[in-house]
Amino acid sequence: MQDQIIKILKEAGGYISGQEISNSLGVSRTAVWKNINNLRGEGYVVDSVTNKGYKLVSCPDIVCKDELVSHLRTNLLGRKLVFLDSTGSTNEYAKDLGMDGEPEGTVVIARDQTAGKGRLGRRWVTKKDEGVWFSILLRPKLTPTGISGITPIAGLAVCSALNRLYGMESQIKWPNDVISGNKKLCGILTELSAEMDAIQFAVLGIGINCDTESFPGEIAHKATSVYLETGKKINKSQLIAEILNTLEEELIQTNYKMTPFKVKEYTSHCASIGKAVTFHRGNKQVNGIAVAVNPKCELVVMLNDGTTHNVSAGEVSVQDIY
Ligand code: BT5
Repeated sequence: MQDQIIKILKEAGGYISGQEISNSLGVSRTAVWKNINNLRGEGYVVDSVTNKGYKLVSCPDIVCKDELVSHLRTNLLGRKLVFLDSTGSTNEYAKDLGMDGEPEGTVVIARDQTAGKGRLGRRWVTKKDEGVWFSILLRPKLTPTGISGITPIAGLAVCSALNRLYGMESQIKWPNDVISGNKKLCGILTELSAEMDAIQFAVLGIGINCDTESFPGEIAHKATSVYLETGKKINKSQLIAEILNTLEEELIQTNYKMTPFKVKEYTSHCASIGKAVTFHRGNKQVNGIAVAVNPKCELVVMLNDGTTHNVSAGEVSVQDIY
């Protein structure tokens, strides 16, 4: 009921009487009062004035369940939420749930990670409550190649949520970094438990730097946050909900298809295209210009000898982007 009360308070904008809230929810005024006190315990500031009622003054600045649910429009994603104060990695936690038969759509969210994971054994650095770190458990009825669009579609979902909510312009550095101002804002890690012809489950992990004002060591000059780019401290629960809403429409309802329209959208967001790039083929370093993204979401690179090469995995460094 708390998520419904949040919705009502937000829609009211100003004061709304306890009676009106109790009428619209069909519960007693005492129940409304109790739930509002619980919300205060979660960090909501709710003003109450005799004869005027309640007014929502501010929402908590940490990710919290009622706030997230109040923004959710999904049938599947996030219908079960696991909130953790701290964990090694939300991806690892979600993979354990996947092994235990947890239903599809469960989302694991942590305020902090002590061993956040990037690709290829790399680390993902987090600071408690300064970003959103979450993983979605999925059970696509497809082969591993059938979900090759999952990471690019997730990248686009992050870009569109940031644009819709904060008017922010962001791009994608192929294959999985969401960047802003040529710095890394978000990383995405997809992990699979699968056989050759069937997926048992997939875990889609997304990390977005939100409030961070400075980054340590190796990432000091390559990382950025929503705050550094926009000057805004954002509602993190709403951001997660908006990404889940978008993913349900653009990933689940389209059965993970990288449609020609999606390839076009990805291409227009891909900051690597048109730039000088470097990657490794075997032990050899190869240079060229990224010219396109193909329907398999591989990066098409025109090499210096005029031939083209499709890069399907691994690291591609891009000139002028960290
Ligand atoms: C990624 O790997 O970018 C995937 C990151 C996925 C993180 C999410 S958080 C929720 C879920 N649970 C997890 O344990 N992981 C997922 P990769 O492309 O390999 O990039 C890793 C590199 O990004 C590192 O080697 C650093 O250079 C840089 N990096 C690390 N932390 C960063 C941060 N907070 N912001 C920007 N760059 C960072």
